[in-house]
Amino acid sequence: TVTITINGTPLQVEEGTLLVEAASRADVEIPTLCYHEDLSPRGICGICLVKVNGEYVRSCITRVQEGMEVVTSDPVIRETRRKILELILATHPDDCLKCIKHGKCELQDLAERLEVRSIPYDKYERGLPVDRTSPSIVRDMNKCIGCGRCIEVCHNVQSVGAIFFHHRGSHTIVANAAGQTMGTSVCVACGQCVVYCPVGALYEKEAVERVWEALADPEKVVVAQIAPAVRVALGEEFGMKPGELVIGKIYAALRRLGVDYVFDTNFSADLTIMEEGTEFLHRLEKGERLPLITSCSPGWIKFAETYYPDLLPHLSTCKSPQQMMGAVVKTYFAQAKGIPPSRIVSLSVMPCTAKKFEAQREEMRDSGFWDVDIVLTTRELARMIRQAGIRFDQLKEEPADPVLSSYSGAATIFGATGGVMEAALRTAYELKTGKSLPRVEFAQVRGVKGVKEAVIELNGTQIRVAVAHGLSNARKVLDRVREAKERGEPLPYHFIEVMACPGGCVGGGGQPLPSPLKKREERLMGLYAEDGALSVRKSHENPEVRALYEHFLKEPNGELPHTLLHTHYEP
Ligand code: HC1
Repeated sequence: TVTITINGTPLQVEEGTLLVEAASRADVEIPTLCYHEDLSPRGICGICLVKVNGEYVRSCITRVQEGMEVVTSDPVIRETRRKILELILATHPDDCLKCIKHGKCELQDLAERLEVRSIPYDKYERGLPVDRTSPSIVRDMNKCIGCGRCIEVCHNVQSVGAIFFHHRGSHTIVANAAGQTMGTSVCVACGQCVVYCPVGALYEKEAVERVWEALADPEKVVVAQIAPAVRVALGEEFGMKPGELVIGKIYAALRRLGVDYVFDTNFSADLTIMEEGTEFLHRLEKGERLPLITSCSPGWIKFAETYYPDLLPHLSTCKSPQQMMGAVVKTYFAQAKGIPPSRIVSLSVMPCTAKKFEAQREEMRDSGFWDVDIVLTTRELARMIRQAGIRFDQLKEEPADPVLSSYSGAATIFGATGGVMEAALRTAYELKTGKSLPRVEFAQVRGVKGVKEAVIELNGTQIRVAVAHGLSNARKVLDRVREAKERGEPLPYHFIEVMACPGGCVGGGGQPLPSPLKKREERLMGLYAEDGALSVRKSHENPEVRALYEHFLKEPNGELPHTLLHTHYEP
């Protein structure tokens, strides 16, 4: 450790700590814009100016050294910060009242905090067209402040590389390469750029109005499903803690909004495990197309199609739980209720921006109807609840509707990195061995380490598994598989889980903001807590899933499941 003083108060911190972080440990909050605790610092904006031993430096790129005397506020610092902000605001629209980030905008907060009351420069309007070509993400460069956080997360955390700085000075914008757009580029729609954008320059493609229209249409029957990770995050939008389980309130809120049937994606997560667990055991028996790689994260699918087409045969052919639920709603449920599928609006509430992209992929309508018609993010559902004047935190919990909503603990942990793997192992183990698992938790695949590896014994066979979250971590695992294949070496794994977003779906691009890694961990703990508290913890013990096979699907991996619940990805 080294000893420094911050505004005269001595502080001991580890060597190498950034000044901005050291100050935070001393309860001094230095204003920042381009800096974010989860990302590598770039020192672009200069707002974090401080004085060290009499010299002015940027605290987000300066590391502590023994004996530093740090001053975080003086007349020069305050004036410089305000000037920087005034210059940014001179090229930023004043439409805060209409902006999607209103109330959650870091620039707006700073302007208030630094008391910017007027801008002594001519306003520069960029007049740039808004890029709405992606099914998931809107890019409005009129609002970009050039902080580079989106680029940092896209390149270094996700290793996608869809966006870059273009032009210079006040003309600087973030755009795709070579005249591409968000819709035509290699963007995987994960929405991490949206999560880290401090302003309203990047945001989810809105679907709220389409849902209001469907709810108002007497011809339509609106059937909703809610993803695992939404239940431990939506409460944040209403002042509740990250990780607090609010699923009963979500069911109640959806009914108050006018949704006709409320089901749960957790049900179809159990269904996915029946299909994927069976698929894994088949491939293992035949020694074919191993490792099996999970396929429920649509950002990951697009990433694989773009960067690892040679590994596509390894992907599970299972559709994601979102799509499986939609397919079952438009067939089994529609038939049981005598509702023509054309009247059903299949609505999903997802923590994920890429789910909007997934829902409109051509292969997602095997029943003759779109599996899922409208995808709302967690944030969008929160907006609808506020628009309807529902006091979410005060709502009494309600159950979901029967037939497609019961779920196991295995399903709920789908929303956490490692959860799909753990759920699959619980079921594959029992199906394969015919024995009851002595302990259902697989601690080796839990936690937030970027890549987790484990060896699990399955009836005498050593199963090597890997779990990766965040696409740069996925690359590490996939490169190992690719290299082993190219060299004709034994494959390093039998089964791999990949989730596009850091933390898994709890960190999806549609979750309540802010969504730093530490908050994602709290949500993750909320899911494990729910799993621990449920009486059914294995997918194959879900009673409604069993009934679905008995009355409709028959056998896992059978003919009807293959038609409705599986797909394939072409290299
Ligand atoms: Fe996910 Fe999934 S876990 S992909 O993260 O397999 O989005 O939550 O809904 O479909 O179940 C997301 C979450 C989600 C699917 C499930």
